[in-house]
Amino acid sequence: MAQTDYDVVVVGAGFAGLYMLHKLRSNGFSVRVYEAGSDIGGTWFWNRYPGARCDVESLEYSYQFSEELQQEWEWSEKYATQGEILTYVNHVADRFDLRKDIQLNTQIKSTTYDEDENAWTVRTTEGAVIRSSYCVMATGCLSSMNIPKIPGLDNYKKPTYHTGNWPHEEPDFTGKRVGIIGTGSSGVQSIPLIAEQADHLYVFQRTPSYAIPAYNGPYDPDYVRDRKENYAHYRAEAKKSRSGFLLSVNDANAMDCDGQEREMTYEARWTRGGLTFLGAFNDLLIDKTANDTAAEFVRRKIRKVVEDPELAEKLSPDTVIGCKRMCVDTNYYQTYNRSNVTLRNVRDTPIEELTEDGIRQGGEEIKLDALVFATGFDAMTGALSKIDIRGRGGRSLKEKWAEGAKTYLGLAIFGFPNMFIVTGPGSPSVLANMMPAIEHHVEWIADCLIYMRNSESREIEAVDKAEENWVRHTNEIAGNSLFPTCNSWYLGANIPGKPRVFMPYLGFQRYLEVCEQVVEKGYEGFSLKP
Ligand code: NA7
Repeated sequence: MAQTDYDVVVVGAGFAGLYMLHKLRSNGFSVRVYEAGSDIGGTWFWNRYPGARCDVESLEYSYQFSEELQQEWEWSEKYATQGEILTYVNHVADRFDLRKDIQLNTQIKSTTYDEDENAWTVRTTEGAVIRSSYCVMATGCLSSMNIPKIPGLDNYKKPTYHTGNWPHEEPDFTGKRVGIIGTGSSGVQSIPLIAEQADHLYVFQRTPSYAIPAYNGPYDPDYVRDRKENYAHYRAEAKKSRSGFLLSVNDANAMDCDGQEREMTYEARWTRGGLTFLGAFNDLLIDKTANDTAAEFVRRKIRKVVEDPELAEKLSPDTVIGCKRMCVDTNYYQTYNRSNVTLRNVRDTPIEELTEDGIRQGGEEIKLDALVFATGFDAMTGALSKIDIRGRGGRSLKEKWAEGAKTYLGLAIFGFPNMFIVTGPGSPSVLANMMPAIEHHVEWIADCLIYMRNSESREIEAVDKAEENWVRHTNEIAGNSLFPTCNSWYLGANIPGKPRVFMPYLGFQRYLEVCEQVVEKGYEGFSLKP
């Protein structure tokens, strides 16, 4: 092999990068992790806005690679706060002695593949140059902030915040007039808490979200005991589902049931709360008529909570439910009954500009002391596009993806040998439970590198045709669902000019099977250079 500093450079020290480090190091590879942030944790390091929590249950949103770890760690609540998850991340890093191989405050500027040497040259923004045989991009799906280019943005003089880069020193909104743009998950979680503090909160909503109550609270000790005693069984069951979550999807179709039965089923899911609402029936994301029944059920719930009927109407989505990620909320709709909260409809009356100390909308200037952007991310490809990644023949990844992201299995890219992505576009990632998705990729990549070592191979690359077929297959599956029918970040539709290509792979279990078959067939769809 070429002279390199490390066998593997890993970019990012979130859940993916940390486990990648642990897994490779335990298998005798030399690894260095580079992290842009001043500490580890990725998503859970940056997104520390008020109310930030995971929308997946804690006992499922956690590592399973270590039985001791999953037995010893105690989650306090059904949906862990950002703070608790970050404490967990730090516990993992200490427990497995990961920090010594992680370099913080280090942004990767470029990575260039050297075809003769079969090695990557990695450069940091500070000018350091590192050589490695492999690169693993563990840069996260939601790590590149989207701040919309609203006219006047540069003139606005009051403090601004983005939920995805929240300051460590908690801003105090007491007595302030606060504006928030965006009503996706981050907005839905933060709005109730900011409203409690602010003198007045103006919510600028473009598209209303469907939010299902969290019914968060402390875990029942008996429930936790059962889970822990039978962790192996529960984790295995979750992997058999289409999303990597435990709660099963009802086998029945909504339209095969009568109205009363449907209502009872929705009610039961609603009472349980959380994202599994969408599992009420098998066909909710396939059949628009079925989807309408679930959407109308949620709209009725909104009307019951929001006292002002006109306001309830404005908060009621008319889109396909589940087409954009649903939100899991605590007191979201109730917040609009407060007298210090005003909903401003940006769809009907777009924001014209930011002034020095406010927002002009419909000819009216709303004066603000602080403005929060809960406007999401350049999802799935944003973080990778920020790095100048150059593969075979000096071709840049940005160029290659100009018409839309293309990968093989969401793990590898034709033209970019010896590089892997964790939860890349083309993998289930954001449509699955991220933790088992991450663990699967990390283990698949580690096994692949062990195979490379054992077979004395020095280069692995996705084959063009295999990549093409995978992209087509991913889109065909999505095309049979309702997912492509709305302007979601799954499609890149939230970023002006981004190509509209459905990025996640639908079907966690099927994906696991395909990845296994690829290995069984000697890394089918990859070319290996001895
Ligand atoms: P999301 O879900 O992408 O939500 C962003 C919100 O910001 C959404 O309501 C957008 O409206 C709104 N937005 C974005 N740009 C604008 C402009 N220019 N004007 C007005 N409103 C705008 O991001 P989150 O951070 O809430 O959640 C991301 C994921 O984190 C979430 O899905 C979970 O997986 C966890 P739009 O819907 O585009 O009309």
